[in-house]
Amino acid sequence: MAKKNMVYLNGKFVDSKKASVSIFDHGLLYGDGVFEGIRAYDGIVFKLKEHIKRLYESAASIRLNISISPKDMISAVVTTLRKNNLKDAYIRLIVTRGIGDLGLDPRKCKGKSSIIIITDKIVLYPKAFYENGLNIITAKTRRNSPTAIHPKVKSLNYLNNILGKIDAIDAGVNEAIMLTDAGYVSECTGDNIFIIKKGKLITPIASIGLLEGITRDTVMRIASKLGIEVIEKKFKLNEIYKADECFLTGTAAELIPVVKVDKKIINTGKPGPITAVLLHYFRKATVREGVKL
Ligand code: PXG
Repeated sequence: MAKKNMVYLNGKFVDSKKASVSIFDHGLLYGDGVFEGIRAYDGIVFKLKEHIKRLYESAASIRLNISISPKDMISAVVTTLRKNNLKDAYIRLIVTRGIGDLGLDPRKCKGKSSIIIITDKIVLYPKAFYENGLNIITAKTRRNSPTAIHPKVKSLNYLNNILGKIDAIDAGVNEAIMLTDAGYVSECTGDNIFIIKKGKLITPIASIGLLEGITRDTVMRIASKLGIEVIEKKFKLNEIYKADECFLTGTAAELIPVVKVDKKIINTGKPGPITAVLLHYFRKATVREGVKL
């Protein structure tokens, strides 16, 4: 018999096959909620506190009150992993506005958010992605304006990113760069983007509207420690096309080299040396920086 996968659902542990939410949950009706994607490496939940902080900040920006404290949320994540005997895992944390009626009015949910924690084995990206690098394109779909729903909010409403992902799929590639309305590079559909030029690490500045990735932050700290200058600024696609190196960062992807953008080959067309060094130190950080199970 296959082992049951237990999920945390509003304070209880339930078999994932039996766990269900109401059809009146505003997470389902409106994408009204927030989430986090977290990873555990060999019994260490990488940057768990930082992920929980971002979750509560995302919730606060949409005026969603999470009914348990960040401390209890951390314990709930740890307990879910322990129940499932997982040391290396992907963790999906979801908080919705809760059960309301068919109207938009969030007050109908009475402040009772629904909290779900799903843990599972991590699905690793194919090794070839790291060895050969990715081919990506620029999405036709532009990133949400920060004056609408700010991209720094990791909300359950991911349609903007999904449309970008469809652009990538249509082009036969795995990821797509999303530009701001003004045509600046913001990030990819589920990853942040970096370039290296003349030994400097460059990434779009958060104020243009992007998710401030935990991996992005970790990589910038590692680079600074290594004495690599880190520049956050506004830039357009042209800077990517003529970069020395390019890579993406995300919880699932870690650091993935990019070798082709919009059919243009980046530098030699091979993953770059600084990307490799940063990935090396990132992997060292993953088994050090986090909450122990
Ligand atoms: N930008 C966006 C828009 C994201 O969704 C990142 C950057 C990277 O952030 P972290 O904190 O993980 O370094 C993300 C997060 C998927 C998937 O299935 C990816 C994310 C979220 C949900 C699903 O690829 N990436």
